[in-house]
Amino acid sequence: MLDLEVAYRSMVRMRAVEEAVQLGVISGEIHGEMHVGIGQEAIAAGIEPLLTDDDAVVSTHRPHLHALVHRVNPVAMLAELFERDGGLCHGKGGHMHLFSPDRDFMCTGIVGASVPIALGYAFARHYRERAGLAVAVLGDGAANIGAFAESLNLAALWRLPVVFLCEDNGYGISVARDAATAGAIERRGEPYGIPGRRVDGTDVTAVYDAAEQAFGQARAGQPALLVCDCYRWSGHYEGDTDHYRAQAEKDAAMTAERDPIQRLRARLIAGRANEDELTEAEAAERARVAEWVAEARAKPSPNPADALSGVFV
Ligand SMILES: Cc1ncc(C[n+]2csc(CCOP(=O)(O)OP(=O)(O)O)c2C)c(N)n1
Repeated sequence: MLDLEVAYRSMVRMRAVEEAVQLGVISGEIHGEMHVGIGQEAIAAGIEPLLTDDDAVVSTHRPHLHALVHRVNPVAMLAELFERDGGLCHGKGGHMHLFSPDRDFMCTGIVGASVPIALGYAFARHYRERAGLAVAVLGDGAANIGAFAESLNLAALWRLPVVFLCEDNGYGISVARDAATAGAIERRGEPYGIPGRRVDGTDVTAVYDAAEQAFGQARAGQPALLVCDCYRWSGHYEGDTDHYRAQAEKDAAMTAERDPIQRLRARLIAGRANEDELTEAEAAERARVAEWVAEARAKPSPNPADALSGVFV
């Protein structure tokens, strides 16, 4: 069941995490390309009530929101982002290397690789007759790699418990989807017998309703494909000049009605939620995230003497 107030709190937390991360880039604590998911919160929040401890989630280079909803330890995730020992990879991997074996969560900076890896998690469940499904998160750009088609084929052939969850924010870095992608991504499973749907990914209810069906199917051995329309409210990475998206386009896309959080807040208020209580809830969630961030930042930097530990070759 989707509880809208719980979803609201969850999305506020996600936003606060991403904003803290943006500050970490500005302060120089976080190095390398940082990709945040501001504007895409309703997708993660829409699948959150459907995820169980038996499930696996494989995310992309924009992974924080999915880690949060799959209940990866948030302090360990933030410690990894802030390059601290005590992070998921001891602060040596950074934000595109979040591995949490206890939660069957991981991500990858190799665009599209999340899909066949998630297929592996789904295959393991099928082969070992274990409960649970795998969620393969991908962007619209990633939908064009060959392994997506290969994974759709094997998922259908072996009836694997997998949900392909495409976050379609309209761009792969500076390349607009329509300049790179033929046809409708949600129809790409059809030749294999995998039904697909496209929903408004800024509306948590729309995501949840479609995801409920997709997860139900996948748990019964019928893979499913769900494409969620959204808009990325930041540059591709923090520091991206973002000159390739026209200001008029951004102004039209980044409105209160299209902000998943403001949109849900307006809906809750229209449904007679107490506005003061929502404001208090928001403050409480932001305070909680501030505590996580403080705890993560208080951890030491990795010890140079450990530089070669955990290195396979
Ligand atoms: C195999 C591979 N090719 C290229 C890149 C460089 N790259 C990083 S993100 C990105 C675009 C991804 O677009 P999309 O899948 O739509 O995800 P979004 O960034 O929009 O969330 C590219 C091409 C990469 N990381 N891996």
